[in-house]
Amino acid sequence: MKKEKVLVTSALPYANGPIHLGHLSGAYLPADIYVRYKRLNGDDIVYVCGSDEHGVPITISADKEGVKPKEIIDRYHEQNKEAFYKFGMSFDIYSRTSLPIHHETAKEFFLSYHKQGILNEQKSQQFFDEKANMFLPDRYVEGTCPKCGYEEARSDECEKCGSLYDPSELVNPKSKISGQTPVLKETSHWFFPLGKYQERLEDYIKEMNLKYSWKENVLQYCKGWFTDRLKDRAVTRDLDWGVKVPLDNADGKVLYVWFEAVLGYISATKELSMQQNNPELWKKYWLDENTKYIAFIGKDNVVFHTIIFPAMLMAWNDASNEKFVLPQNVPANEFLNFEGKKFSKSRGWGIDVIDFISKYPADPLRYTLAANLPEAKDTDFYWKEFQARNNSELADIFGNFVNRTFTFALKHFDGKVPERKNLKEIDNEMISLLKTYPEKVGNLLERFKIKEAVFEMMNLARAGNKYFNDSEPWKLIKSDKDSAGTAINVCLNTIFTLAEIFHPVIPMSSEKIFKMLNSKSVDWTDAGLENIKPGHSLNQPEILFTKIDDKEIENEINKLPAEISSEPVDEITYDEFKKIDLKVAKITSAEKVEKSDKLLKLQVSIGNKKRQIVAGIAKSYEPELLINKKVIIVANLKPAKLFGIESQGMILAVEDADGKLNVLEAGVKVKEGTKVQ
Ligand code: B3M
Ligand code: ZN
Repeated sequence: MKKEKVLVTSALPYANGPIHLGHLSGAYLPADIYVRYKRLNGDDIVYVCGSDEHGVPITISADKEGVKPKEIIDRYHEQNKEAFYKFGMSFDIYSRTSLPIHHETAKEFFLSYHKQGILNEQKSQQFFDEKANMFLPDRYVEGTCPKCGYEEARSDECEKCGSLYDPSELVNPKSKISGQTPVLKETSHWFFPLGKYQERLEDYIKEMNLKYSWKENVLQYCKGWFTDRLKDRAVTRDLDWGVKVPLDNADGKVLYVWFEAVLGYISATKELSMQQNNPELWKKYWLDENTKYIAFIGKDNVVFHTIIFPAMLMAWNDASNEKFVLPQNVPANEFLNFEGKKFSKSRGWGIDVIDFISKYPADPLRYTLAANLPEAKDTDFYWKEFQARNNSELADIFGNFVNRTFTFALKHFDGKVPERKNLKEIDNEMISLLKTYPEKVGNLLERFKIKEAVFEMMNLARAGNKYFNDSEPWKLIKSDKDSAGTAINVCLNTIFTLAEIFHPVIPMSSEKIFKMLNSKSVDWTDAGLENIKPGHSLNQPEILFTKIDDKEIENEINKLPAEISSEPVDEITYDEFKKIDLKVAKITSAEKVEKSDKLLKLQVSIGNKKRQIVAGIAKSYEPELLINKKVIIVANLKPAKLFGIESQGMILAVEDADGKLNVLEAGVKVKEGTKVQ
């Protein structure tokens, strides 16, 4: 196969907290598996990552602890880097966005846009804390949701009911810094005209998808953004932590963290070039249209990598001779949950990588996560599954096959690879089967079907074990030593192939096996052949996988908090409940709310009364599909304005595993206006 030049990036995690298993499954393990495979395949590959060290997430963590942001990023950068390496991540560099090289790169991009005149400066009203003397980022303001009355709503968005509103509508706003009521004050920011790039972006994604078939989930997210039309985005913030806006009239302003973080991939590659004393190295990857650039991320980062970053690169490329390559594919994953619930640091739900790795080796964790990646939908990590994958698959199938083969070879063939003689059908079949694996697994990995690839890897171990059983070398050794030798030769070559194709997933164990085989990995496409020849001496076998007993797993499960619900709720009395007027309403019309990607404007009828309701379900329903549905509404909710539109009630809905909202419906026979009891 033609060798490729490949640039791989994984999302830069915020350096404000530890990496947990969910992160690994989203953007890191799949990338590492892909990268390790490409390296064995002989492709020219560079893999970069690093800490995202700016933005509100960092300042919030620092404020919480009462320390400077620098202390937070230094701590977590080191800790996460260590956790990643112990987990076996093989980045070529794990950089950080606080480095001068990154600040310079980010400023250079901003200035290019500024010079081209494509940024526009706009004034807007934003909350200002007079006591702290600073503008408050959205997440620093809390107040009562104008719609549902939730008291910890954000300045322009309510987490509880999902509604979006203008900050001026937030009831009783409070600054999270001083606790005081902030005032609305005018500020100005630079906006990137994303809307102007919509057609080009649509063409780009269409082309990439045609050539390289993008994942369905990723295309769906993009489609949603395009349908709503792209809006201009502020690329600056009033904050004192971050990359300073490189203009004279911009005191107290920094580049918006997302705007500069994506450029961190470029600066990380530049830093790698410097480390290697080859300052131009980064250009070889970034500035060549033949580079295959793959950006690994989790689903919440899709828009930044398929729309914003490509638009930024287009804008740069328009004005420069240095033409950056755009992502060829963005194989974003969904989320991994933990024992049926979302990871939650504050509720102690989940486990950090650094803790996990201090108790168990990395490979069984890598294997378990890889076998269950959230490629198409959210999946879960269960301790019991971890135990089963380790004990019944890695140890009982793979480890056992390796162990019995080595033991046999040492005992009966003096630790040397025997010859292939008197090949029978069963041997020829195994030899041909073996040859198919590198290509089969490679093809799946090329298409980011990692879960399936892992399944195939274990299938080869299963086939090896079965071949050992069926060819019965322990019987043959007494009557036909040559045929027993053939079987052991084929088994040893199967083990070699397993070490090669399993390497991307369980690199440490794969290395151990190569050591036992007294051999080294070969070019991927050569695995599956007769890689170790008769007469070659083997080393002593080592234990590959240690079983984990039930007690240990129970212990881990017992350490989890006994009960957590996804949202802490207060108890209410029946009388309080009775105050809520729930009614069946029929939807008579539905339309999108302009400038909002979440809201639909609905007209409903409750018997002979009509109501208008603005509901945050636009991402889950095409308006037409709602017509005539009989839904449940809160009929006595105080009217509120959303995006300037009056809403007189609320529709009940539940979120499903895919994050889609489903409105609760009454049966067809139920009349509209009926009270829910
Ligand atoms: N730090 C968000 C996250 O950790 C963000 C990714 C940046 S990628 C350039 O999910
Ligand atoms: Zn609300």
